[in-house]
Amino acid sequence: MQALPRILAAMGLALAPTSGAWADQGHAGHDHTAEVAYGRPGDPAKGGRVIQVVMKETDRGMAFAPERIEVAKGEQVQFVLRNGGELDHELVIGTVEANRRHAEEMASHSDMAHEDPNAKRLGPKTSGVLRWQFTQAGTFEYACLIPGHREAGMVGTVVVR
Ligand SMILES: [Cu+2]
Repeated sequence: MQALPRILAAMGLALAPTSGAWADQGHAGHDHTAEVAYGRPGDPAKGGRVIQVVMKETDRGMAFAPERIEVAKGEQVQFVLRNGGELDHELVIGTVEANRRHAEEMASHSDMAHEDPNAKRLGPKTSGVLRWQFTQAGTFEYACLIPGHREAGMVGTVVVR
C-alpha cells in the first residue's frame, strides 16, 4: 500500500486524521436524539434491517460497497460496517448539502474527531455498527468525510421511499 499515499499526494489530497459529523445541526443544544432532515438516530433496543457496508481503497480511488441502498420510509437500518482498507474511513449519513458543507469544514479543521449518531469512524481492518432511522422520503447519502475521501469516490446514495 505504499502507492496510495503517493497517489493521494499527487491528487492534492491529505491523509490527516479527522472524523465524523454533526455539523449541519450547528451546535445549538447539541441534541443527539433530535430528528433532522435525513432521519434520526436509531433506537439501540429496536435492531432494524442489517445492511453490510464495506469501506476500502480501490485501484481507482476509494469506495463503499454497496454504493446505493434503498430503504422504506420509517425504516431503521443497522449499518454493519467493515473497513477493509489500509486507512481510516468513516461513514457519515446526511443530506448531500450537509455532507458537502461538512467536508469543507473538515478540510480546514483537520482535528475534528468526535463520534456522532449519524457517523462512524473505523480504523483499518475493524468493524462497527451504526443505527439510523430514515424518517423522510427522499434521496440522501453516506460519505466518508475524511479530507479527500469523498472526492476519491467514498460516497453512496440512500433512496428512501
Ligand atoms: Cu475514507
